[in-house]
Amino acid sequence: MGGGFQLLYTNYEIDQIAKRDERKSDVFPVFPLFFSPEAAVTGWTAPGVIATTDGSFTILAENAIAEGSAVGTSLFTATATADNAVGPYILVDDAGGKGTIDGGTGVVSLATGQTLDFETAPTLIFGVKATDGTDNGVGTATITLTISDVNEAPAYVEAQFTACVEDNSGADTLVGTYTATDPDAGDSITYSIATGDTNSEFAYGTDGQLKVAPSKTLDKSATPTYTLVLHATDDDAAPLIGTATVTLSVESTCSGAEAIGAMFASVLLSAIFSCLI
Ligand SMILES: [Ca+2]
Ligand SMILES: [Ca+2]
Repeated sequence: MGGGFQLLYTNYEIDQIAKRDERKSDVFPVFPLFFSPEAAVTGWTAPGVIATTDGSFTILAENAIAEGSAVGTSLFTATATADNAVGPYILVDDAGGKGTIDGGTGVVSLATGQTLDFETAPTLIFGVKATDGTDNGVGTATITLTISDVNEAPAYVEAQFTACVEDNSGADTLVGTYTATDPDAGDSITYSIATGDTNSEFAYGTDGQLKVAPSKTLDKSATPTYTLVLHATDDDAAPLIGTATVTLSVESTCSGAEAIGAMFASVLLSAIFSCLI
């Protein structure tokens, strides 16, 4: 038996006092003497160290977990020290469902269906409770886990776009605006055409606008369609690229093409209607 505690009452005596107190509460006040030296948690490691039974600590930066880590990744191990055997560990705060605990080892892992995202949650707070197996002498630790930032690629809203530009369109004619967003705060994006613009007929600027290039005029008879692969590149030390493809048709009139499509739709609807009556 260790520690500086003195067991003033047995559990039986405390129970009797409580019952007596229920009968006549002004005779003998009941004091909270529900801890026992045999069952006290004396400290935690996880991987920092705290001295108190109930305390909190922040996991050191070198033990931070990278955002985007896979489900099942071990986030930390909460290990209680006690003057007798520690029973199952319980996750009393799972940081909004992020964590799941192995009651025997105290290993807290990323739960199924969960992700770690630095941009929306750079820290997660967990609560771990240790028991002596009979739920006496528990100790609870509050653990703040740091999530580390990882560079992520810019992303377009869609991977594939279609566009129509009228024949003989000249310089600066707008084909479309194709912007990407970068999940990392502060990252700026540079836009470029990776492939498909073999005659340099298009310009893709910093505002995401794809235009006919200066001094160029599109010629349907020469090139009726283009497949342009667009790149959005961030400015990280190790840059990442988002990609989208624009399938561009050069038509005599773009509205005419849409009208033809509408005509076919109308014919189809008429055919369906005539079959129903
Ligand atoms: Ca990031
Ligand atoms: Ca980025």
